[in-house]
Amino acid sequence: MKKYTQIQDISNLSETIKEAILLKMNPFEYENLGKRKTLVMLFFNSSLRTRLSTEKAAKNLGMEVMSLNVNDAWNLEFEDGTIMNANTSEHVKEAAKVISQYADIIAVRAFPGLVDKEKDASEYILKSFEKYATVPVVNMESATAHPLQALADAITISELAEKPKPKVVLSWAPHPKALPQAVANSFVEMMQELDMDLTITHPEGYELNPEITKNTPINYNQEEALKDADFVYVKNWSSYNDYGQVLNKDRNWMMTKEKLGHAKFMHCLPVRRNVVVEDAVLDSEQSVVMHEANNRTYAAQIVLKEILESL
Ligand code: SN0
Repeated sequence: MKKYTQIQDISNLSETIKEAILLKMNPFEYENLGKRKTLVMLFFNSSLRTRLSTEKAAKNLGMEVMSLNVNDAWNLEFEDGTIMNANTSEHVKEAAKVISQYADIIAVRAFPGLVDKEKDASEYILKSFEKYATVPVVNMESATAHPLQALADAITISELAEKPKPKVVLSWAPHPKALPQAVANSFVEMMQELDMDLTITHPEGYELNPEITKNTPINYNQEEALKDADFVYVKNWSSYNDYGQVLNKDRNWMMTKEKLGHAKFMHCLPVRRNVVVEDAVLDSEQSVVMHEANNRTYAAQIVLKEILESL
C-alpha cells in the first residue's frame, strides 16, 4: 500500500480484514518491521482514539512515533502564490518537505470548516500533504472521509456478524453542534464495498453526498428503517445540501433501547449521552462501541504494516 487516504486504497478488503484479525491475536508478530522507522502524526483537530490507537499500532510494529498539534506550530499557508504578509507564517510546501525528512510515514487529521462546501470537498489540507510530502500519507479523518474508522468498523462487523449479509442501518442522530459527514461517508462506502444489506435513515434535508450514497436505500422513517436490523450505526452529521447547517434538533431521532430491538449498537465515539443515544443503550451488552474502539488499533496496524512493506 502506497498511502491510505481513502478506503479505495485497500486492494483486497476481505483479505485485509482477515489479516487485521490475525494481528489482533498476535500484535507483536511484526515488531521488527518498523524498526528505525518514524511515524509523524499531525493533528489540526482534537483526537483521543485516533491518536492513541495509531500510536499503539505503530509501536506494535516497532516504529518510533512523533505527534504534533499543528495549532501549536506555525500557521500554515495552503494557497499557491499567496503574498504571505498576513497570518500564515509557513507554506505547506516547506512544512511537508521538512516533515518528510523526519518521517517515513505522515498521518494527518484535518476536519472540514463546514462553511465552504467546495473548499472542504477539495480536501486541500490532506491533498497538499500528499502533493508535497515525499513519504506516504495516512488519513486520520479529513474533511470528507475517515477511512481508519471505517476499516475498524468493518473488522467489528466481520467479527460479530451472525450471518453472511447482516442488515446494517446507518441512523442519523441529533447533536447540538454541526459535525462533519466524514464518518458517515466512509462507513457507507465501506458497507457498499463489503456488499452488506445497508439502509440509511435520516430526516429530510440530511441527505449525504449522492456520489457516495449511490443506490443505497434511504428511508426517512427511522422506525421502518430499523426493522430487523442486525447492526445499527448511529451518527450525527450536519446537512450536506444546506452545507454545514443544523436543520433539525428533533430529540425523537435519539437511539433508544426500544428502537434498537435486538441489533448491536455501533458508534465511532466520542458520543453525547442522552442526546445521540440513551444511557440504557450504551450501558447495555448490545453496545459494541468498546469493541470498535479496540479495533482502531488493528485497523491502523494493518494499514501501517502494508505501507511499511511497500517502502
Ligand atoms: C468528529 C466527527 O467527525 O463527527 C469526530 C468523530 C470521530 N466528532 C466530533 O467532532 C464530536 C464533537 C462533540 O462535541 O461532540
